This record gives sequence, C-alpha cells and structure tokens, in this order.
Amino acid sequence: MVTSKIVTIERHILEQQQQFPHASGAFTGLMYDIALAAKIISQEVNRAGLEDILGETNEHNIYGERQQKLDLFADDIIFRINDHTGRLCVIASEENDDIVPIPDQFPTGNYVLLYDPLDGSSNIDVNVSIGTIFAVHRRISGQDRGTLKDVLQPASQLAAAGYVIYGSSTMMVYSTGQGVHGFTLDPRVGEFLLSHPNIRIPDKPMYYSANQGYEKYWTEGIKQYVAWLQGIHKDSIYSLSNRYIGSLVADFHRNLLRGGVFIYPGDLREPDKPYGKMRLMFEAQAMAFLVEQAGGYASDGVGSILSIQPHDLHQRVPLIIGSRDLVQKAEYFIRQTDAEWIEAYTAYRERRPADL
Ligand code: AHM
Ligand code: MG
Repeated sequence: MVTSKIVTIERHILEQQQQFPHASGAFTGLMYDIALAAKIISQEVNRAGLEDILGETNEHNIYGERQQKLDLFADDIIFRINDHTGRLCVIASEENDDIVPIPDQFPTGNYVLLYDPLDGSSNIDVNVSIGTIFAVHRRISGQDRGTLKDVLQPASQLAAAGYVIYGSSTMMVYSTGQGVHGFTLDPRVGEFLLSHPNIRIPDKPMYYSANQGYEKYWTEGIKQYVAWLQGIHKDSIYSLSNRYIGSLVADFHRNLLRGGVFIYPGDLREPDKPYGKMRLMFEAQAMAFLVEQAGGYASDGVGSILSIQPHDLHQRVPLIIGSRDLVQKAEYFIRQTDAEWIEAYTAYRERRPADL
C-alpha cells in the first residue's frame, strides 16, 4: 500500500498557517485564490494554440468575456478573483500604470497584492514556457483602501511571494518565509500537489543565463564576469553551460533546481537609463525573496535586491540572481571595473519616492 501523504497546496498553506495561532485565515484564503487563478490561466495557456485552428468564435467564455489576449486575460482573472474578498487593500499589476484600488463596494483587508500576470510575453505565441509572478506585502499606511505607500515597500518586508510556470506541466512555487515549496498541477483532478518540498538551490552550479546578444552593451565588469562563468577568464573555476529562454520564470526555475545564475544587467547605452529591463516590483522582488529562502542571493550589482527602497511602481532594476557565490562574484567584478556605471546606477537606486 502507498503510504506517502498527498499534500494539496490548500493543505500545505493551512498547515503552515497553523504555526501562527492568531492568523485570521485571510492570508490562507489569499494563497488559495492565487492558486485558483493559476489553474484558470493554465487552462487558457494550454488551449491558446487552438485559437488559430478553430478561429475566432466571437463567443463569450465561461467568465463572461470574449476571447482576449492571453496576458490581458490573465491580468483580469487575477484581479477579479481577488478584488472582492476583503483580504486586500490595494492591487498593483504590471499591466496597469497605477495602483488599482479595491472597488468601493467591496470590503478591504490587510494585504497588498502585486503581480505580473504573464511574464515572458514574447514567448506566448511560440509555445515556450511563460509564467505568472506574485508578491504579497502587508498594509502599512493605515488607510482603508491602501495607497502607493503600501505597495512601494522593500522586498525584505514581503509576507509571501511565488510564481507559476506554465511549462510541460504547470507548477506553482511559493514561499511565506518558511522555505520554498513547489507544487505540480495534476490536470486530472485540477489540484496542485506538493512535488518539490523545501527547495534549496544547489551549491554546485550548472548554468548561467544571459542574453548574450547584448554583450556589446555590457560593462567591462559584466563581460569579465561572464567570461569567468564560461571558464575563459584567468581566474575561472567553473565552465558553465549557457541556457537562456527569455522567460524570467522559466530561466529562474531551471536555475533554482539545477544551480546557476540569471543575469540581466544594467548598462550605459543610454547614460540616464543605467538600470536594465527587469521590473523591481513585479519581477525582481518576488524572485529575490524566493531565491534567498532557497539559500541563494539576488543583487542589482551594487547590493541586495531585498534592501532596495522602491521609488516608482514601474521602477527597473538590474538583476543578477541565483547561487549565492556566483552572484557575489558578479558584485566583485563590477566593483573592480565599473565605477562609472555604479555612480550612475546608485543615483537612480537611491531616489526617494515623492509624496509618501
Ligand atoms: P515581459 O514582461 O515584457 O515579458 O519582459 C520580461 C521578460 C523576462 O521574462 C525575460 O527574462 C526578459 O524579458 C527577456 O528579455 P530579452 O528579450 O531582452 O532578453
Ligand atoms: Mg514581465
């Protein structure tokens, strides 16, 4: 007889919350809701290719809307599952310019939800893995409806974060600050089942992930660092393979399980934009929280991502994330040669939000 226990994501969240006897259940409910949104998005992602075969139907789907672009669909589903539950005071999505208040007719709660509904959008139409990223802060403003102040908190203050990867199977990986746990969606029963408890990023790395096509734009420190990873720098101790999908969730997930580093650095192509492409609030914060919970490290090249006080909802950030030693080595190379970039980027990093 098989005796191993089957742990659904609901059971896991509940068991973790039982360690906090005063927990109201709101947080547990919020995690359930995110998992539910993930199941719905996963279904749509799986049948996205059929649209081309079956054509536009002009019909409404079960959620009462016409077919729409997948990323907008995902954005809408996450919002609509969470806007009325009384668990959140404010929501922010990568798809919206501003924070989205909880509508007046609904109650509010103590949590703040930030999300990137479908990351890796250039991969959607070519059947390559994409993902959803989410992060949860606690309300600090004391305002019923929540404000930008509640949203613009450093990642060190996160209550929870995670992602969903829509790959050869769908997985949800999350942390509430008690380790990182991965669940695989069993499509037969529609449940996320615990498949990867207590994920630790391996000490021995296998991969580095960078868009090598941009090497011409990189600073000297990043060029030397990547040569070091490749095994062609005089001080190299590794000779890593390059794997780059162009979906942060997928690149991060592989490196989390296999060991390695993902690099999307800043550069001086446009001196007033030394910060690279990644979004601090919707991409980097959640991943930084997760990687630290798994024993790794995330840096912007100057210091920890967790310590950055955000100044803008759509703030960009250089991102070097993965096995701790590898990320620290990047900081070392940058310190050695990139003084001009450090000065330009630090001025951006240290900006303070207006009116908070
Ligand atoms: P998106 O939010 O528009 O999808 O962009 C974010 C994505 C990341 O998932 C990925 O790591 C990166 O952009 C790839 O960028 P590039 O094509 O410049 O290598
Ligand atoms: Mg994105």
